[in-house]
Order: sequence, then C-alpha cells, then structure tokens
Amino acid sequence: MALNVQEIRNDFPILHREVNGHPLVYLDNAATSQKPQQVIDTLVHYYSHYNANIHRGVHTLSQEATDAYEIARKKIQAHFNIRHTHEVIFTSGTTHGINLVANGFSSFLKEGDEIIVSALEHHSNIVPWQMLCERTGATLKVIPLNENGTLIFSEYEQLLSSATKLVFVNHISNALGTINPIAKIIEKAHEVGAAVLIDGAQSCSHVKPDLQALDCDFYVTSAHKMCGPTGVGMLYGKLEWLNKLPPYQGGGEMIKEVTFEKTTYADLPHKFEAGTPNIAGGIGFGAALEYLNNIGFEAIAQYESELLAYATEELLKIEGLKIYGTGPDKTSVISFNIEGIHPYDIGTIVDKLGIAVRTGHHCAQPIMDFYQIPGTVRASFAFYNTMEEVDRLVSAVKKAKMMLS
Ligand code: C6P
Repeated sequence: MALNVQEIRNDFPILHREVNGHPLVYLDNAATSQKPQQVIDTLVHYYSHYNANIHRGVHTLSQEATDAYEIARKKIQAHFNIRHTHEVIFTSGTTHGINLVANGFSSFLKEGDEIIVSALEHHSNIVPWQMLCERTGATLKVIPLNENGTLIFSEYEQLLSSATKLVFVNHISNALGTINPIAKIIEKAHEVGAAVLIDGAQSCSHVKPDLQALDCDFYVTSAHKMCGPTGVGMLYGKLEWLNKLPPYQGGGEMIKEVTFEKTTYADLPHKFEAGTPNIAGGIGFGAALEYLNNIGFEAIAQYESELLAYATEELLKIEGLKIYGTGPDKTSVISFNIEGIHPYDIGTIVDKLGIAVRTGHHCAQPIMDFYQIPGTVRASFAFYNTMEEVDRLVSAVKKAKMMLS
C-alpha cells in the first residue's frame, strides 16, 4: 500500500518548523529519527499520570508503570519475533548492548581465540571488541571491503576457523547504507561454532528483522533511530547465552539476595537491568514500534527505495559529485563528496538553507581511511521525507558547489 506522506508528516510537529528562515528539511535520520506526536504523547502521559518507579512498589502508580513497561517489552518481543519475553533486555541503546556483551565475554575468551568484525563498523562495534581483546589476549580480525562499500564475502570465509569465537557485523552500515548479507554471515559463523552479534542500529527503522529466523545469538538496537526516545534500546540474546553471561552492572533490582558474604542474581531479564531504568523511554519505545507497524514496513521500504533512487539520480547530475557506497543492496543513505570541497563546508551551507545533513566520519573512521577521505556529507532519508525535499537538497548542494568552487 502506498504511503500517504503528507498525512504522516502531520504526525511530526518538528517537520513544520523553520531553520534559518527556510522550512526544515531533515535528512539526518541515520543519526536520530524525528518523533511522532503519538510517541511524544505517550511520554507526556506517563509523566503526567503514572510516573513511578517499577518492580519496586505495591502502590497503584508503581503497578501501572510496571505493567506499561512490561507491555512494552512484549511489544518488542512480538516486533522482532523473539521466542521468550525474558530474552529482551532493556538497555540505554546500541552502544550499551554491545558493551554488555563484550564485557560478558571477558570470562570466556583466552589468547589464541579470534573475534571477527567487519570493516564497515561504527566505532561502537569496534572499540568494545578491541578492549575485550586487550583484556583477554584474543585477536581482532577484520572482513575487508570492496571499492563499492560491500564486504568481501570470500575473505570472511577465509577468516573463519575453529579459533573464531565471535563475529560482529552491522545489519546496515551507517556511513554508506550498505545492507550486509547477515543471514549468510550468521550461517557461516555457526558452521565453525562462533556466536554472532548483529548491530541493528541502522536497520530497524527500515526493515523488520525476524530474529528467530535469522538465528543470530545477539541483536542490539536503539529506539531513537526508529521514532522512539533517546536513551533506550534493546539487547536480544539467546536464552542459553544470557544465562551464561555474567551481569554487566551490579545494583538494585538485578539481585535475588544480598548479604555481605554473597549475592545471588535475579532471573532474566532483570539480571542485566541494574538500577532504575529509562521507564518513560521503554514505554515510548513500545509506542514507536506500534506507530511504525501501523504504517507498515513494506510500504516504508518501498517508498524509501524510491527516495533513494531519485536522490541518487539527481545528485549524480552534479559534476564532480562522488557517492561512496554503491553496492546493490542499499538503504536510503547517500554519502557523498564534491571534488575539491570539504564536506563540512557543504554541510554548513546547506544548513543555512534549512537542510540538516550529517558531515564528517560518522563514527566510522576506518571506512573514511579506506577511501582516503576526511569524511563525507551524509543525507539519510526516512519515510516522512518527500521528493520535493530531495529537490531542495540537490539545489542547495549545487548552490554550495557554486559558492565554494
Ligand atoms: N550512529 C549515526 O549518525 P547509539 O549511539 O548507541 O544509539 O548507537 C550507536 C551506533 C551503533 N551502530 C551503528 C551502525 C550506528 O549507526 C550507531 C549510531 C549514529 O550514524 C550516531 S553516531
């Protein structure tokens, strides 16, 4: 079913503001998405009507807040087709989820073990594994890139061996938009007995992953990339892994019993949820999933691919403009540079014209090193963007080129 984009845009109050005297064109969706009124209302309703701590009180407000938070966990479970509700761990976001797993593996790895990451990773899927290698003596191996920004799959197969304990790959690259063949990556890793963590920070706003079908061992994402609030996300782990991993943080609500001699830990998911969580955020995450599902992921994917095709075609008409990330499977992200012009300068000028894009290395410096560039201009599109906004971007980039050449 086709999207009614104008109607959808009415759900997003921020899209009606002006920036520097121009109607806002928000094309920084890969950094964070905008929030529909339905999600904003959910947060306001929580704080105005039943704000209370959860899992701790017998009073009515605490029960209401606990129920809403646990309903949100069930919405996440259903959305990602997760077998058990207690395989859903609330986190503060993707970065938190990855660090939780990396920390947990400290006790399982030793010298001689190997961890594989891809050359397409965000820093949050590189640095925690480097730290894990430093702690354990394990070695980090990297799947290299083709010139078009796709992974060299045959090199991945070469890297796999009985020494491989873990494989970490993002579902979609934030810097280039490349969609990785994660089903094949997971299958190959499992053949050598390695566990796989998929970083879904960029994918969840575009596709609806079926985690049981994918059979990954861990999956992490952030609510703020998918119309939800910041500061909340989820870690999925297969039950056997979550049972094996030690807790990441100690504190309230993650215990069964505490004495000065010995502490025993709570059952899943609470073992990994120490301290007061982002309650409003978790409930808002559930509302965001509901919102996106009401629109429908097939319709979103179809429309975003039209935006991508049109924007790619129009941008490539600009002489000297080069797009990085030109693989066959791409999401609606366009990373580009114009010969002889620094990406920051383009970003600054288009902002003056009301257009928000991200410039720089996008927390993925190894990709920039691969292309031997300081960074790119990144325009990332969401289902609430329009073809007219693509035209505004193209005309602003042309203007920037004229001013800076
Ligand atoms: N990428 C971007 O502009 P957090 O910050 O924990 O919500 O997400 C981290 C993260 C991890 N993996 C990938 C693939 C990501 O894209 C991100 C966040 C944003 O591209 C902000 S740096």
